[in-house]
Amino acid sequence: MQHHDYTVDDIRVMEGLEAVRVRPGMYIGSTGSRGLHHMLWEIVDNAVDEAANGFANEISVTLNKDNSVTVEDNGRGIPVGIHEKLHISGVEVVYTQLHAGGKFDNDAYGFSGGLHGVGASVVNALSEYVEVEVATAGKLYRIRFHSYEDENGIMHSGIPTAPLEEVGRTRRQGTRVNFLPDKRVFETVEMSYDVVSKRINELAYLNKGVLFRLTDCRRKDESRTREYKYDGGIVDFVSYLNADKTPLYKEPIYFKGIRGTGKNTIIVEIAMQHNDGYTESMFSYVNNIPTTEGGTHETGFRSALTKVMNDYCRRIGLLKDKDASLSGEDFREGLTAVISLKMSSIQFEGQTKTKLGNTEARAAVESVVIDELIPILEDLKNAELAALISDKAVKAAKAREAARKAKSMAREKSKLENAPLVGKLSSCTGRNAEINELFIVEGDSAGGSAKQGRDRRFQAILPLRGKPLNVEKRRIEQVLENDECRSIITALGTGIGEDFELKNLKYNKVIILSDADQDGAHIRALLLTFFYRYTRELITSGHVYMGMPPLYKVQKGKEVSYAYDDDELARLTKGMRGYTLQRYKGLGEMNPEQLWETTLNPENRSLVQVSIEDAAYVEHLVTLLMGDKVAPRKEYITEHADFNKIDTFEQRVTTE
Ligand code: 1YM
Repeated sequence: MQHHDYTVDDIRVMEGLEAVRVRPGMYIGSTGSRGLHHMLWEIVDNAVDEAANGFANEISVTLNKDNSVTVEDNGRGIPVGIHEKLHISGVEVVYTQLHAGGKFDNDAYGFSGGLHGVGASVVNALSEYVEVEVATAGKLYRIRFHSYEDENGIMHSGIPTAPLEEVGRTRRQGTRVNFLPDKRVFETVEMSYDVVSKRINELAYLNKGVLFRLTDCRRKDESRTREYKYDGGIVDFVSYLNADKTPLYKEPIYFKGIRGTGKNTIIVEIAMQHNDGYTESMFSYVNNIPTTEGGTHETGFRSALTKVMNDYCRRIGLLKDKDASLSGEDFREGLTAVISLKMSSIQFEGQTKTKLGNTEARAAVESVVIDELIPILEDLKNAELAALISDKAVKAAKAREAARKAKSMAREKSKLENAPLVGKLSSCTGRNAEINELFIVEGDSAGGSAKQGRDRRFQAILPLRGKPLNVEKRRIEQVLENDECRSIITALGTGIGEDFELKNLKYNKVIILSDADQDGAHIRALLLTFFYRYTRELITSGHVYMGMPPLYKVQKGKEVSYAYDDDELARLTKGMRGYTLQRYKGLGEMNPEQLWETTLNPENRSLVQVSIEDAAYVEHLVTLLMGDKVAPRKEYITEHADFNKIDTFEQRVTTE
């Protein structure tokens, strides 16, 4: 192995990258699946930046058989010239210097993504190898980095095997990076096709006209390639989100504006369209990073929309001088909106650091909405659209007033009827919300077994009689009138919607237990929709789980074991003879002991934690499953009827 001889630089380099190895979490968040995918996004970000600056329009990602990943773009190529001070090529600087290069100080380089901006050197530090090829001006250059343990057991990370080398001529242009995440760092080095394809799809929406290509070579049968390209950008994104709903007007509204200059430039892009439903779906991004917790840009959008629309309603006489203004919620009923900002020096706040904190973003968005949306509404071509939005808001205001009354009534009522509601719930004896668990169980017979089988000190059981209400097509007052929903709300203790208070939650885990069949899947989806719409924080803070009852019981003599899917059954019974096999058709078939053994006992059970990694996808699926378009729903349910494949929500299996 040839080592080049810039020893001083080398030492500096090694110190820097080794620091990443010592504390990988500080640089990529975790060494689990999330951190692994973060590695890919670091490299993809560089390619996306090149496209955003107008130098590239194709980006390919390939998941290779050996779990290495290749990312390629057709941009200018990372600079190959020798760095004045460091005396190494630009490529080597980018891949070995933490926060090095023009790109990483925010002002020199427009908009590289704050939180994700830790860069290529981190990927190098945490990879077994990285190979970078740059094609520029007819020439092809290559450099390889690797990480290894020396004879004294000392780790060396991201060391170039040789300086950047010219290896031939080419007609191509751009950068290609192939890297293998280090097994010594990551719990798993196998990337998830679903995670990667969802994010690439999202990036394709956010980067109008850029062709993204994803190839998965790990499948034995055929390698599959998918292309993602949206010439309409976030307008196509909004159309997609509304695809299974009924839009109020044909084309989404779109506008864009730029505020500030130089380092302070903020680019604001908004697409929005109302549908005939009642829920608001807003997806916001800053520098392509999802801001799931919202922040100043969303606040700016909401306040400006309310102002612009109220002014409009007064101008056309829908609101008279004496009338009170409509509330913001009214204008956002059934609104699907995507907000995308590009700016430098972003500040993230919030529990999961996905909330934009920059105050200047609020002013920029407000100003853009006011300047761009007013002329759109005033345009005679759009008179119908403007009237539809205004009428819907007036109706919403009336419904809101009715809902307010119903809600206070329901509050009174639930105070009165607390006893019968709690009667249905078999609460636990312990009062410690930190360890208590609530099982929401499908069906009375399973509920009965669960009540007998549980550990009553910390496990509460709430059996569901019928199907819970499909809340997607209901306003809040109807939700509050529904028995199943009310017993869940009472049991949780948190309240719902705007009244939701996480601190009042009476259980640390809320576990949905339903059968492994279509009906069970439907009930699960209905419950998740309810949580998603009315107690979203319950999901985002990781309190919602799905129980996984086994599908099979295998018995040989006195030995009993359980299998949770067909693969496990095959593994379990391999070479086994003279055993009896029972296939459970439902939870109701299990006796209390079996239910405890397999599904309730924290020692043995496996739970799937429901989390919202990708709100856009959840939103789409919730709509797909719960909306009023029947055809796509049928298709989805038949395709995904397998209990072990419910991917309605991003999931993580946790075996406790
Ligand atoms: C597959 C990954 O890294 N593409 C890429 C990276 C860079 C450039 C072009 C680039 C940037 C600039 C000038 C500039 C980077 N350059 C740097 C640095 N694809 C991928 N394509 N010329 C080329 O930002 O001014 C860092 S990344 F710092 F060297 F400029």
